[in-house]
Amino acid sequence: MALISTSVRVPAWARHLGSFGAVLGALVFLSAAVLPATGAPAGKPLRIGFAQTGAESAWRTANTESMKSEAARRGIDLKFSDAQGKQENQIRAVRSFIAQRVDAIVLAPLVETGWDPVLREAKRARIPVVITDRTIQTSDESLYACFIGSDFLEEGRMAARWLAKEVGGKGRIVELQGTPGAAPANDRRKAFAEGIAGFPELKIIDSQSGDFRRSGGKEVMEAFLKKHGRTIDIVYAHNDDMALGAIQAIEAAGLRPGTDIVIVAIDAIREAIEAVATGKMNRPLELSPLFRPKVYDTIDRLLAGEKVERKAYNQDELFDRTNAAAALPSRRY
Ligand code: GZL
Repeated sequence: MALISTSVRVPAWARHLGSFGAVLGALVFLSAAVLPATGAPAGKPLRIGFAQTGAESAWRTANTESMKSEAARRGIDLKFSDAQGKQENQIRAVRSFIAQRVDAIVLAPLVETGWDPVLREAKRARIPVVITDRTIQTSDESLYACFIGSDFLEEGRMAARWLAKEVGGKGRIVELQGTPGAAPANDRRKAFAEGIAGFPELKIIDSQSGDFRRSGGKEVMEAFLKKHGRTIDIVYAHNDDMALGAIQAIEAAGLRPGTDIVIVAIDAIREAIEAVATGKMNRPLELSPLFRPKVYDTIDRLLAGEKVERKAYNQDELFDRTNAAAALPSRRY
C-alpha cells in the first residue's frame, strides 16, 4: 500500500508565550476580579507553583521551557516541580505549594482522576488552581478556576478523517497509546476509533501504550512487527515521540516509514516537521495558530475584569509538506 505518514496538531502554547501567558492571564483575572485579595501584594512578584507531569516528550520539554521562560520574562517567582511521570509526586508538589502559600497553582495533570482531595485542600487554603494541557475528571468543578489546553477528541477525529481519506478507507492499523489514564490518551483513542468506525476495511488490529515516550514507541512497534510482520499498513501514535521511536523499529526491520507504512501522529514537533519538509514522509501537520495574540487579548480582558472562559481551547491548523519548511523557522520546539 502506498503509504504516507502524517502528524496532527500542535499546541501553539508550547511554542510561544502561549500557555504561561494564558495561564497568567487567568491568574491575573482571578486575583483581580474573582479571588479574595489573596493575590501577590502590590510590588511583590507573583508566586506561582507549577506541577508539571515530567519530561516524557519533546512537546513536554518545550512546554516546561515556555512556562519557565515566560515566568522569568514577567518577573514571576515560579516554583517548578517535575513529577517524573508519577501522580503522587504531583500531588505532593501541590501540597508543598499550598504550604508555601503561593498565590496560585498551575497543574498539568498526568492522569484524569484522583485530584479532588488535594484540590479541596487548595480551595480551603483559598489558592486558585489553573488546570493546563490535560483535563481532569472531578466531582466538583469549583475545585479549579479554569482549563487552558487542547481538544484531544477533535485531534483524534481529525487524524481519523485525514487517514480515511488518505488511504481510501482501507488498512490495518496498529495504535501506540499515550500514558494510561491520561486525558490525551483516552480521548485520542476514543475519538480516533469513532472516526474510523464508518470504514469497515480500516481497522485497528493492535493497540498498546508506549507512555508518550520515544523508547516506548520503539519497543511496542518492535513487538507489533514481530507479531504482525508486513501486514501492518498504518501506525496511529498518540504523539510524535512514539511515532519517531516506531520509525526506528520500522527501519530496523528493513521497511520504509512513510513509504511502506503510514504514520499518523499528534504534536508535530520540530523533528516531525523536518521529516516532512525533507520529504522523508509526506505528512500534513496540524499546528495551532500563533497563540500569542490570544494570550495577550485574554490578559487584556482579564485585567479589565471580564470573565475568563472556564475552558480555553487552542484551535488547530493544517500544514502539509508544501509549507512545513516555512513553518520551521518560527517553531520553538
Ligand atoms: C498533549 C500532551 C501530550 C503530548 C505528548 O497536550 O498532554 O503529552 O501529546 C505529551 O507529547 O507527553
